[in-house]
Amino acid sequence: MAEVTTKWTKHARCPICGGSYFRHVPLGRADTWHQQLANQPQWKRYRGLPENAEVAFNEPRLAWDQPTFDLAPVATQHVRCANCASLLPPQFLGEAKSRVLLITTGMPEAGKTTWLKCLFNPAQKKHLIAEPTSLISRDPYYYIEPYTIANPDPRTAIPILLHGMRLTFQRRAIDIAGIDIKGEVFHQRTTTPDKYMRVLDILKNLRAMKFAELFVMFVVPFDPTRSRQNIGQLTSHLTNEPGSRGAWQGVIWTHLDQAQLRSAEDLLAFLASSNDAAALAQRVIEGADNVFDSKFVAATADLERLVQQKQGWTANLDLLESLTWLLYRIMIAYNALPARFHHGNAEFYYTFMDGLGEKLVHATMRVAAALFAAWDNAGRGDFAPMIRESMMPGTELRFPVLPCGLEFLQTGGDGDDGLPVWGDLLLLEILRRHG
Ligand SMILES: Nc1nc2c(ncn2[C@@H]2O[C@H](COP(=O)(O)OP(=O)(O)OP(=O)(O)O)[C@@H](O)[C@H]2O)c(=O)[nH]1
Ligand SMILES: [Mg+2]
Ligand SMILES: [Zn+2]
Repeated sequence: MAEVTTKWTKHARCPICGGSYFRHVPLGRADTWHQQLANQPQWKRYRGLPENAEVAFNEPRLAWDQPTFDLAPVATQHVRCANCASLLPPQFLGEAKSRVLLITTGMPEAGKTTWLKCLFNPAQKKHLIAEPTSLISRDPYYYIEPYTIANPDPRTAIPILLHGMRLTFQRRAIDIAGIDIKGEVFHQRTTTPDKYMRVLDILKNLRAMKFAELFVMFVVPFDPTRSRQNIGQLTSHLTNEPGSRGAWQGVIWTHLDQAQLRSAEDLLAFLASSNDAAALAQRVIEGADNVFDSKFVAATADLERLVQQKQGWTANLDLLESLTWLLYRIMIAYNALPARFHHGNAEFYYTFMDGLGEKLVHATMRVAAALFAAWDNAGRGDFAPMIRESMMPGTELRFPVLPCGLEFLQTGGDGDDGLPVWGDLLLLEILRRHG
């Protein structure tokens, strides 16, 4: 097989240390990587890890390949920074104008890594809005240090992971460079100051890099039981730079599959003042096939308004959860639509009946934004004023809340059998903004 080789431009910078010298490395077994790491203390240092830090390997055999630290005699696909020894996905090194930077940030266990992995490598997943069919194809960089993208365990001691994917849409190709920051860095920033400071340095390096588009995604889990600490103020350093308002920011709302229907009766009573909204909820509760009808957009507009008008959500969390359940059921129902009309997901979204999919999706996302804000108002969030401001009633939605969740297969038992239901909406948005 002909080896793909990676080139870097004159202006390429290492996101981890800011370095500008690179070298090609060959593939070797992952345990080779593991042994060689002992001679590369800078690799850990630049991640804020102590020299004796264990790099977690739960998989005992390490049978897969991993780019080593050796200097390759010929050009390869795999590139390391000559200064900090970090493996850099090719997507970090190419032309700035065809390159998009995607940062996920949020508290521990929010679902950041799961979401990115499902987005970049959806091979066996279902519930995707835009499948990599005829229109969109994606080609992930397979290696994430110290894991490959296919490693079943996404958890790692490494505070920063770099992902990469090439997205091709019609004749356009876009490189997506993804940065996954471990939530621990924000959560325990006083107990892990080294990691926190390293992340700030890395963000400084990133600001100096040129990108066509910057997407900062706040990953927030749906969590009705606890009031989890969230990311709001903690990430102001990501957002308050002059000029960074041009960057695109959004919320990825995960774990929506956990929302339950607390009371059908209360849900219907809350929506009773709108025939359309009540009928929509009724259909979903009954498990009807025709969740979407000609009144759908009117129904969701009423729903959104009712949610925004209601005061005192703190005392009505069960109702709020039932509404969130309704949202997730609508998302699942949408997912079955394109096939019913014998269309691919992207075609259904963009072109079928003047973009029927897009209209339904945007109506649903308005509901998601209203519900997300209601949870926040009920004291179940802690979000930066900037996010709140962008979700105020009346603001044109700039894709602020991207609802997604994993629907775990009933029979599958443990493991990541599920997938982010609407994660691909972000791909569509990236493509649109880039087009
Ligand atoms: N039910 C459900 N589980 C999810 C969802 N997203 C992620 N998970 C699970 O939540 C756990 C944490 O997910 P991760 O992706 O590792 O979370 P993270 O934000 O990367 O966490 P840190 O790297 O520690 O900051 C894993 O067990 C995932 O399988 C979701 O939408 N629904
Ligand atoms: Mg993670
Ligand atoms: Zn470097």
